[in-house]
Amino acid sequence: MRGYSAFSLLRHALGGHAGWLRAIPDAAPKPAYDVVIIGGGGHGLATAYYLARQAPKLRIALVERGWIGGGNSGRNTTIVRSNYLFAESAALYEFALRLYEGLGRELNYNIMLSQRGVITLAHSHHDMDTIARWATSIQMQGIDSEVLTAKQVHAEVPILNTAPTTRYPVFGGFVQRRGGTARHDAVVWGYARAAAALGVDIIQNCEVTAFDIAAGQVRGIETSRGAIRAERIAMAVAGHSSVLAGLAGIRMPVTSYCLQAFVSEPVKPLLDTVIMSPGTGVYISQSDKGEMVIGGQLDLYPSYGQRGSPHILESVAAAAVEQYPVLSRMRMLRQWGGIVDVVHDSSPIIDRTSVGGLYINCGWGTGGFKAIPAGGWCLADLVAQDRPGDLIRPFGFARFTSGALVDEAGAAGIAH
Ligand code: FAD
Ligand code: PYC
Repeated sequence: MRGYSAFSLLRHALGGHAGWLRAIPDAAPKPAYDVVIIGGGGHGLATAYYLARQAPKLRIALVERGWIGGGNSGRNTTIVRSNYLFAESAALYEFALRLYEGLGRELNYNIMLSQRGVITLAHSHHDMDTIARWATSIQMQGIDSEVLTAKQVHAEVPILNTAPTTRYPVFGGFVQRRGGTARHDAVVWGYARAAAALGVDIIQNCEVTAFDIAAGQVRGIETSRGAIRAERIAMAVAGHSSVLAGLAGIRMPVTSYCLQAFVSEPVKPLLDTVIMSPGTGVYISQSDKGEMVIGGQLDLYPSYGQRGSPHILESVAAAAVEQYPVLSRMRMLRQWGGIVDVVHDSSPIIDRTSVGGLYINCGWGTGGFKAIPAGGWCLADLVAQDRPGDLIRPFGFARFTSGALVDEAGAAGIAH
């Protein structure tokens, strides 16, 4: 509410809502910057903020082809957690969760972080064995994680069908109590406002159409609003990473798929945690508005269609109703999809590219919302130092030739 007194709030409200200050100034492109960031999702905006904070003298622009948050950052189901299997990932996602824990205060923006816990279900003895290994591994990284018996799961989630005769019996699970949800568009707007306040030009409706590359070094970009010169350019364009990198002649080890989700009509509070069921692919939480937020597995064919196909909706709805019979008479309000870029080890790529001065952050697949603060922080550091820091070294291109993959398929939440 910076810039408004109680009196001026009342005057604006009663005066036809004319003359409000823009929370985020709409900048026009200048001919040249020191750094251009492509992609106005959470990762791009967080990069802009942390870079401007770290190097205040740099002239920085962020270009977004549509509106900020119009990509996956505004389409996701807002789950945050750091319960990954391997030490490399646990360090990265835990860094993100810690930054989230202080983010509302840091940005002076309510990101509605709700650490209501994330429970992962086991539907067989085999799942229970996997979960025991997973939870122990997470504890060994110093991250909170508890194994739950079936009885404990039932006590925490009374609406879950835990009858032994059900199609998806519940053998137990594990919980990360510091996990939960955060408001996705508030994260986007909070970073955007803070970056703009540090002098970053945030340029919307500006699509990058080509790169200017000479002698293996990037010199600038062509956009739908003209050419912009810059010797350092960072890409954070999620589902379009291979398209954009392709414009620079780089072939990415990434496949793009649609991931769908849907929400119900709002109802009174009936679920106060987040539940994920890797076995059925269904996950569910209840938003602060009361809507049941439900998602499932990827549409398993490569696509750039942001709608998805009905067979996934049908199978997710069927499994959701089986697991939560209370949902069966509810009306669904909205369905949508987003394009996620998946790497075959289900881990991100944050690295320099083969073109000098060109950097990339991508490959978060179905799970990059929770990573936004870390992804932005690490990409900013990479651009500033022109070398990968310790946190992202395992997540570079070198792993595809060395074979040192970080295979997080099991912890990705959604099968891929
Ligand atoms: P985006 O937010 O997609 O931003 C990239 C931006 O780049 C877009 O705005 C796009 O318009 C822009 N762009 C593309 N091409 C160009 C161009 N040529 N020029 C200029 N701009 C361009 N993750 C979780 O951690 N938890 C979840 O619960 C979760 N649920 C999900 C549910 C769904 C249905 C989906 C689709 C994803 C989910 N994810 C989740 C994944 C998460 O949303 C993404 O990993 C994350 O938002 C990626 O952020 P980003 O900033 O990299 O990309
Ligand atoms: O990464 O936790 C996750 C997630 C849940 C649903 C989609 N992604």
